[in-house]
Amino acid sequence: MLRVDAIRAIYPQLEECIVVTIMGAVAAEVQSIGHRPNFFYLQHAMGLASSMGLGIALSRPELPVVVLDGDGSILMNLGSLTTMARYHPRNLTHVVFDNESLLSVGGFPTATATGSDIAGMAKAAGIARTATVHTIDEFVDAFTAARAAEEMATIVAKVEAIGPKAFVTDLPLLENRFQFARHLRRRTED
Ligand SMILES: Cc1ncc(C[n+]2csc(CCOP(=O)(O)OP(=O)(O)O)c2C)c(N)n1
Ligand SMILES: [Mg+2]
Repeated sequence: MLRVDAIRAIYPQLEECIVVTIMGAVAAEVQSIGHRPNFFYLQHAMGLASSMGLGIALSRPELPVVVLDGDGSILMNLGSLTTMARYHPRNLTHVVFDNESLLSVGGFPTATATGSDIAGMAKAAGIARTATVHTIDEFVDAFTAARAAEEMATIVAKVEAIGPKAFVTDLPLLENRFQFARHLRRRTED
């Protein structure tokens, strides 16, 4: 499965969620499908998208929060799995696109290329709802079911190590930062 197709398949659901993505290829692919003010791309701070998503989910329990993570990123911050398990906010869906690669910086293999199992680690950390999926249909089903169940989930989508041709964006970091914060504040006032 191509990650961009997987993102496109859940995009209608993302439109109504607070979305935090990792940097690089994932951010570029989401933006190629369509940026929205409720989407934040955590550039540079590799590994911390799940931590940021957890914080938002805990402080805004009325909002559905989706984290779009990567294998290399979550492998840099495995403690985040234990913290998510401890607090398990019902409104948090953690998606890990596992391409077994640090694709955005040239495609070096990560530990999942040599057998490490992120869903297994999430389960062992104490996250009750975990899945590893290999097709778009499985991914959409697992994602939709996790949101409907209102149970924190880590869904690992095994995807090909193929990214966008270019990472060009016309959305500067600061504009994204202010727009996203404004969106969250506006949702408080609703
Ligand atoms: C602390 C830190 N180390 C390294 C980088 C450089 N870097 C940016 S993206 C990336 C790879 C991310 O890998 P993954 O999460 O698997 O996403 P993919 O690129 O495969 O989509 C790396 C190493 C960084 N931004 N910050
Ligand atoms: Mg990767």
